[in-house]
Amino acid sequence: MPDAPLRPPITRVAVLIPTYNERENLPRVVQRVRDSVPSADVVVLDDNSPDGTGAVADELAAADDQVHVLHRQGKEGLGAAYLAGFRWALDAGYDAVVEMDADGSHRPEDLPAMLEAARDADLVIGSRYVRGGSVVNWPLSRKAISMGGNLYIRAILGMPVNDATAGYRVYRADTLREIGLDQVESAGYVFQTDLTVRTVRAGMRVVEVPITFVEREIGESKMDGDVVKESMRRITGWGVRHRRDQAASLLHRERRWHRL
Ligand SMILES: Nc1nc2c(ncn2[C@@H]2O[C@H](COP(=O)(O)OP(=O)(O)OP(=O)(O)O)[C@@H](O)[C@H]2O)c(=O)[nH]1
Ligand SMILES: [Mg+2]
Repeated sequence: MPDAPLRPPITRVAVLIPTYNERENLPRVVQRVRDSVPSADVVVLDDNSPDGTGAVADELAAADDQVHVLHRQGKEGLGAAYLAGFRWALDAGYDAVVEMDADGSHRPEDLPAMLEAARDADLVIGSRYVRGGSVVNWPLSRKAISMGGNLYIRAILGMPVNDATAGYRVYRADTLREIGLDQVESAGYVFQTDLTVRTVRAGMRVVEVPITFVEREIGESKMDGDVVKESMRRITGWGVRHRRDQAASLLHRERRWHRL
């Protein structure tokens, strides 16, 4: 018989979906989540999208009491939207929160396997870069940036994670409480890497589940130069600090050894 999971059971799940100009995509993805995991609630995090995504979300919420909307004042970045969503979900008493893009790239049909893995993990990453994972419809240049970024993160930060930048995740509520959201400053997509690093450094169990990532078919990307710049700046800064800490602890050990 398999060992019983050591962690408390997950019963209440909130699927957080950040949106900025996703009015066409949102109803489809919400329906797919509701079909794939009927017990999960959906929480749309809209940054006052000019295309009226917020009103579309309100309509979905009015028709289904398992759909909620957080209306935010303006575009403050993916990380800021998720932080607001995490706080809302923790206050509301959910056991786990899911991060999922609105554009169909993160297939809701992969979520049951991720939630299953979360029975014995603190963070589950829907991973493109483990065996069985893949990316559909990305140009080579985009693949190179994503894979190169992950290699850089692994090398400079010593992360034992293949897809540290991934945006499809399940966090246990306890994990979010433990890593201390108040100290997180990353606003853009580097938020994902930031929280991966915090979770690993806190000694928590990260499990990667293979997913198929499908490039968006409708709407525009919000990825831009600022996103890449923030990522490079922060990751390099953490890397320098990491190496400095490693060197300091080595020195400390050596001094102790000499004293013996
Ligand atoms: N609330 C909020 N959502 C955002 C913001 N920036 C991006 N998003 C949402 O975050 C998700 C990921 O953004 P995408 O534009 O798809 O980024 P991407 O997947 O790197 O780019 P594509 O390859 O074009 O899909 C989508 O659901 C966006 O609508 C933001 O500033 N605020
Ligand atoms: Mg996308």
